[in-house]
Amino acid sequence: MDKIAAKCIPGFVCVVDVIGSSFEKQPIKRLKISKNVANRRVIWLDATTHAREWLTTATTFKIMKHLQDKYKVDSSVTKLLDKYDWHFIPVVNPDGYLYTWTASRLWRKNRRINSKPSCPGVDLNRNADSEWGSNGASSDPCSETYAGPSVASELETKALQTIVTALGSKIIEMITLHAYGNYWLIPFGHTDNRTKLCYVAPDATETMRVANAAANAIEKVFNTKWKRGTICSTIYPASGGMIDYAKGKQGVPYAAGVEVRGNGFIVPPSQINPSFLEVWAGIVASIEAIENKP
Ligand code: 0X9
Ligand code: ZN
Repeated sequence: MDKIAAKCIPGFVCVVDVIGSSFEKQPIKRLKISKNVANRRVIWLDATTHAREWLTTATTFKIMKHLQDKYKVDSSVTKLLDKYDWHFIPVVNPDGYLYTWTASRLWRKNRRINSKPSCPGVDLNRNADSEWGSNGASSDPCSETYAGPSVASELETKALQTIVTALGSKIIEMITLHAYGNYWLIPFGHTDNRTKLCYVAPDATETMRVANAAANAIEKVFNTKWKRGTICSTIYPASGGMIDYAKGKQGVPYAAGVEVRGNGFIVPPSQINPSFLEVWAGIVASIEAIENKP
């Protein structure tokens, strides 16, 4: 990130800032690529909320590099840089990520020490302020989907929520990468409080139209199948998710939780470039669909 910022695209401003620190006091870094022009909307891309989902980290780095290298070379890159600011957070969960390199490859949560010290970690995709602690999250610290001791208890959650709140609807689309399984998912993960059924947003038809555009474009890249739909109705109910917070609480109009290609967390490096090509196609198509609202 620092290298990319040091060699910013001519005419653009690249800044790496630290948006917060983790439980183990590691920096959570963001790369912003912007222009000194007022009121530009932001495309947000984050990854590695779940520590073991390494393909998301690498995919994000490829996308950052693609923007840096292909301005005035690739027409989509040129268009998307001329029109939008970009915010990248490649590693939302640095403690968990480090732990997957040093101790346990399949670790998912962060590394907070819990009330039950033998079971560390909070699931950062269950900790956000969006129907926190309800359907699809656990109150057991030993669970892989532990929601945490209280809403937004985690420093990592706070760091992200603070900037999502500050940017609000300036973010045109928030894309968060997870692994795995070929899914382009949209809010919401949570259920309706009253009916206990998957919550259906008032603009579900519009956000689904954009999800379909993204998933259809991705399918064309390698002739693969990509599922699409709300988190709750397509995979399972999940409360306290970060894209639910952005969409439901901060007015971010479009959000996607993308489960990158594959059928496992441990994939060979040869998967990085195909994953990049797919996610990039999805981003380009989704922004195009958003701009061409019928
Ligand atoms: O359980 C989750 O948090 C996500 N699945 S994962 O295997 N990556 O843990 C599903 C929730 C919504 N998905 C995304 N936001 N991508
Ligand atoms: Zn995940």
